[in-house]
Amino acid sequence: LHRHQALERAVQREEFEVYYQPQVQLPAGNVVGVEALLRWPQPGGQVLLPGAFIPLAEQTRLIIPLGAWVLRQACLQLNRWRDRGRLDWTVAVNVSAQQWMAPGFLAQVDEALQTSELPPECLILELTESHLVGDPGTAQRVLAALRDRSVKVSLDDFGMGYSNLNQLVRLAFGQLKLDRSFVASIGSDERYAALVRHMIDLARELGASVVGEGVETQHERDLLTGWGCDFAQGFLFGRPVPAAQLDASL
Ligand code: G
Ligand code: G
Ligand code: MN
Ligand code: NA
Repeated sequence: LHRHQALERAVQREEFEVYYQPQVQLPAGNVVGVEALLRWPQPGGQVLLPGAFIPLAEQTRLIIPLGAWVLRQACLQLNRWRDRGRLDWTVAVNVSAQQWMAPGFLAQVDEALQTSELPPECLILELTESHLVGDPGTAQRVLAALRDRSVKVSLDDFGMGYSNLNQLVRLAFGQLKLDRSFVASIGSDERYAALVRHMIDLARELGASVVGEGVETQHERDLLTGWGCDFAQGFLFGRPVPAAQLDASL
């Protein structure tokens, strides 16, 4: 209960920060967007990662106002970057199942786009595979509504957990993100190399672009490039940092 109250107060006071990690296009390596990643700074200077508070936010449904806040902040920030010439950038925002399955979700998206005046094509929402299993009907309806708005949808952590290839084919995602646990093994394990190579082929045949996550080495980058992976994200290109720090590093 104590942690719940602390989280609730932090949501009310907007005591969070959004970090941004660059996403680059392959093979060139030019930045084409960012992923927004939530952080909770603590009074002592420590910064909590999502794993430490998102599960509680989901259980308590505080993820709904918190998620709305992240969405709005990310759209506003991308528009600041657009004002400074980054017209080709996109922003990817993680969305919990509890958030997009709630009745007000599409209104949250519309509100964030209207407040920020961001073109909807610049917004990517990241859902995870496990989200699709519970309520495929709602998933299909929400995805169709996002498509009507020209908002892109990306399937995060692709290949992990509750794979449902039928859902994957039926729901027509615009983008797949290869989970970083796979990318971590492609340089040293032929079997993972084969898996990732074929996941990229599958995505492309389904008309989806592919993002390789957790790219840490030049070797991993070269392999993904050779296999036709469209985009990459990882420590090789940049860590998640506050917006001002990303500006300073580019
Ligand atoms: O930044 P880090 O690698 O610790 O993030 C871990 C995970 O936390 C991400 O992969 C993502 O699934 C989740 N996450 C990060 N930011 C958000 C957010 O704003 N909303 C939700 N629902 N999940 C997030
Ligand atoms: O949404 P998702 O859970 O995939 O968020 C990506 C997470 O992966 C973030 O928490 C981010 O901090 C982390 N991350 C990003 N790039 C790298 C990387 O190159 N290596 C590792 N180990 N983690 C990364
Ligand atoms: Mn993500
Ligand atoms: Na991921």
